Amino acid sequence: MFCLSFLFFLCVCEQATWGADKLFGCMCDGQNWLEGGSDSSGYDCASKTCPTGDDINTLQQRDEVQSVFCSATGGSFTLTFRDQTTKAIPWNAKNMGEWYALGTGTVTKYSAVVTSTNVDFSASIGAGDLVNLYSNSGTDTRNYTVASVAASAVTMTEAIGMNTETLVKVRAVSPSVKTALEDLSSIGTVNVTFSTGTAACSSSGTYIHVGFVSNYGDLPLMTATNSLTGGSDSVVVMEKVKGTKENAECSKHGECHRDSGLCKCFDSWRSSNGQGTAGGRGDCGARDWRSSGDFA
Ligand SMILES: [Ca+2]
Repeated sequence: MFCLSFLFFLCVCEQATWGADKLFGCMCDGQNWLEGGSDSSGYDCASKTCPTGDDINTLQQRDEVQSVFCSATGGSFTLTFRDQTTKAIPWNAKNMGEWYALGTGTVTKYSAVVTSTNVDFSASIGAGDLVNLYSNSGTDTRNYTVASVAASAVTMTEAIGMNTETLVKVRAVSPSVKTALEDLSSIGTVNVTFSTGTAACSSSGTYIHVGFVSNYGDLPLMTATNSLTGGSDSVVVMEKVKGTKENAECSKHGECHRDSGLCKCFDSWRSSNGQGTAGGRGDCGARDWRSSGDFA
């Protein structure tokens, strides 16, 4: 009897404190900072968030700039922003993507292979590299990722959707800090400049300035991982300019429709490009002199 009473006592105590460690909530899918997007929110993920943006009525504000100091002469590094990590960025990556001509090849629609009888692709590109195809007719240009390379053929990771054509210009796209960062869905558009030279890293060190032009407010610092060699073998991230623009729902010029995740803009406002003029963000961040309160 004593044992039963004792157990009952324990049970009563646990009931009295039941909620202390047992309150649960939902972790909604996705990321609510996606540019121009919307996502689930609320305690039960039943409502939607709306796009956010800058209120252009408040001036004298700045975009965030973060600087990455990189001292190396080999290897690579990665950058992580809001839990998303870039692919490896070579120490000598450009600031923006540039292409250089490899030659011409033949594309067959829906095949993943580009063939050429006069270009040795294996001499200049490899698996994982980015390739730009530019149609001979000048009407189509697309980028593809290389899956494998042979001397006279390069196979992409996906079928090529361009029309069958000979003499398609085949170009290698240089890896760049800008394209690596903009590949992340947590980042919109960035401007990337180097303090010196054309490589991301150098022996004595280069500052890689990353300006966030469509992620607003004071942003979390990117973090870096280091697989670098040479120089002082270091990569360090610091804040150069603190972002001060609003990151307000519907840019303070619309009402969020929770069922759809769309902003219903107030009269005289419309969806912006993130820089105060008309665009596709769906954020009510641009003036609209024709408007009558339509959905962004
Ligand atoms: Ca503002």
